[in-house]
Amino acid sequence: MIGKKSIYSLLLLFVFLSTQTTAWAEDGYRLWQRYDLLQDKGTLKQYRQALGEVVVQGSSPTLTVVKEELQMALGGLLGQPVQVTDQARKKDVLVAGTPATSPLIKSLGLDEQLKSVGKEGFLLVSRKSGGKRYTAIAANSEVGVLYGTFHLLRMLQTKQDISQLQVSNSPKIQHRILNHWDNLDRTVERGYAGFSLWDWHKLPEYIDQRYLDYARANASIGINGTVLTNVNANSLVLTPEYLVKVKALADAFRPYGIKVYLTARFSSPIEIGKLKTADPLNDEVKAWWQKKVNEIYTYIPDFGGFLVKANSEGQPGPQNYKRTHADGANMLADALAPKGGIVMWRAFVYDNNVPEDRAKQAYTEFKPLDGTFRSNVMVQVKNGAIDFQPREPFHPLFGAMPKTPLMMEFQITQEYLGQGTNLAYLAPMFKETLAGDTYANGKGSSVAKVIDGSLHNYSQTGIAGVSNIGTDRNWTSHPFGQANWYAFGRLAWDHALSSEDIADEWIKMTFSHDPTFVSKVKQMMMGSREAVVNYMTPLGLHHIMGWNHHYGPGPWIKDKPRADWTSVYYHRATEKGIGFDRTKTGSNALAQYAPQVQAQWENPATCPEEFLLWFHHLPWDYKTKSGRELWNELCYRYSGGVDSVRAMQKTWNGLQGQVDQERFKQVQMLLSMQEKDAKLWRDACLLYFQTFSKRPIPQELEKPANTLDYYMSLDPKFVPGI
Ligand code: BDP
Repeated sequence: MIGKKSIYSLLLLFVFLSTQTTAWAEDGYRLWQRYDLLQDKGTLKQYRQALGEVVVQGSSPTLTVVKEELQMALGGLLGQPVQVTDQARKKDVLVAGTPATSPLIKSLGLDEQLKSVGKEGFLLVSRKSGGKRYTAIAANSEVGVLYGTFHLLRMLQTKQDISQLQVSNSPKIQHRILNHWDNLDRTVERGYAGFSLWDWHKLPEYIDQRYLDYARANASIGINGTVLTNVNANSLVLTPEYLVKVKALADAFRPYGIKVYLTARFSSPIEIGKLKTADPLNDEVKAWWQKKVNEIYTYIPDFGGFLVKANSEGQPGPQNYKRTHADGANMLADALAPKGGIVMWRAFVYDNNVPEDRAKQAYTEFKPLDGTFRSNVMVQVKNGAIDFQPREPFHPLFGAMPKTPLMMEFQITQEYLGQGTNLAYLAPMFKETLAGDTYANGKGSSVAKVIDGSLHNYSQTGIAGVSNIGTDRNWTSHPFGQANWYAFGRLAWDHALSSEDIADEWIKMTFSHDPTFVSKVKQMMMGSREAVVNYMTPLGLHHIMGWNHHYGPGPWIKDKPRADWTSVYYHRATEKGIGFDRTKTGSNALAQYAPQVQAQWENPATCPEEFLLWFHHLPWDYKTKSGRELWNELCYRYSGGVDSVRAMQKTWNGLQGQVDQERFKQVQMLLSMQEKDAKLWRDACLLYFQTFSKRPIPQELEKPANTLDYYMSLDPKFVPGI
């Protein structure tokens, strides 16, 4: 017999377990696709009526995805079972399809409007016809229908009015691609969210549910390509043993409109082809690549093509054979062209044997090659000329290669921005670069217009983001890292969206609709990247991170195998001043920009203060815009960065109870790590630079807690991502 006491304990256990289950459920896995019941009676009523019946006519893998997504999402958001049928019976109907596969869509007379949305675009329209009221998702292709479906779901998730829909939407950029720096052993270069998603060992037999959830998440933000492997490539992935595995992934992603690409190691003909050379002009080498490409297409008929890092940081390339980047890219492009594949050839090149300012080298090598690449080659250029710093001026190649389609390469993973532990919302950074005016065709020639092809009439357009996702349960380690994946996709689709609006959507879909919560979290996000800039590299400082792992401060790094891998190379602090002179009196990297840009940046008085020490070496008593001398301004900026993190902590702590306890705590703990990191940066950098400036930290500012020797002795071990 069970006594009263044990019943009581059982009850307690039950209560305990049920609270635990709720807590475990909020682990961030569902990203922005949570589909929980909408808590708003008025909105629910509108949606339940308009979307009472769902009609999807025709069948195909992509339409199946559409059906399943609608069923799952509407069931969750509206809290009622959803029947997807192929006949409209009720008065209010949601219908999704293309005129070719859906007679109902065809009957709505949208053909004219559809002409303007292209292959991947869609219409969302409210229409009355034959006594019925339709909410229609219409597109020219099935993947367009899928994008329209996700757009409509986003509208529901953010509780927008859908009664008078008249949305016409299409992507501004053609290739919207994630770059995974994933190795075949599942480590991820500069990855801070666990291991690689690709479980090569279990492929091709085992298709992890994660692959499908990955594809769903990407499709929901319009990403249509994925490079599976690290730019520091391993040629093994091109062998049949791996190609069957790549095929399995490509098959899994195809219904979601996602093409698969691979990185091609330039020396593959030697390593896996047993040739003596990889010279791109050698006939045997050309034939080898042609055969390899043909073989890849037998596995993956819609294979996207190759991403190549060549002659950079020790990677092999055409220059090993005294050939140019164009020779190398064109050889691969010729092999891919008959199948419709493309080559994304990276412009991230620099060479320690060239005594030139590293910031100048990509332009020096690539600009003369403009017009010499095949039409299926795109040159992929990092946002700035050094390397994904917290802030960089836009890369001088943008606007300088009118005859070569240039792709943008952003880094979503926060290699130099606090990695998996610091909150830095990157949309403002992406937008800042895209807004940069190249003056290539006069004022208003923004980087965005270069990338979307409108400035130079590029025949193809593309944008890539180095992914921040891995096997961590919440995909990105930091719960706010999800916002950067999301923002990249949204901007790749439409770079005109504002950072605020993207944050707004993301917060509502990921956390809560509560207006105070949304506005406070948005405010935190919007200032977060600037906070990182301030406590790491204010006023245009750059690349002063810890040696190799890039986590934490290391302004003292010197005497490494190459000068441009040290910090002293970049900050050039002396007793007289600080900064890298890139004007005529220095490296003259500035000459790579348009004359109008030069005119503004060459004079410290008109150079935007955020780039001051990027372009100028200035004395410690230089008067900054605040009226403070440079040294004091530097102290204020570093301290301001720490203050901003503390303000974020205060905001977040005030939100307890408005978000599930699990994610609340995670963010709280991470913000406290970030505050520690920010102080470390501030104190270490100020003490170090003070050895040159020989000036006091202003009285009113918080003083470093430790000595410079202490900070220099810190040597974090096994930092992830290396
Ligand atoms: C740097 C990373 C390095 C990458 C390289 C690249 O530190 O791990 O291999 O960029 O983009 O930012 O090729």
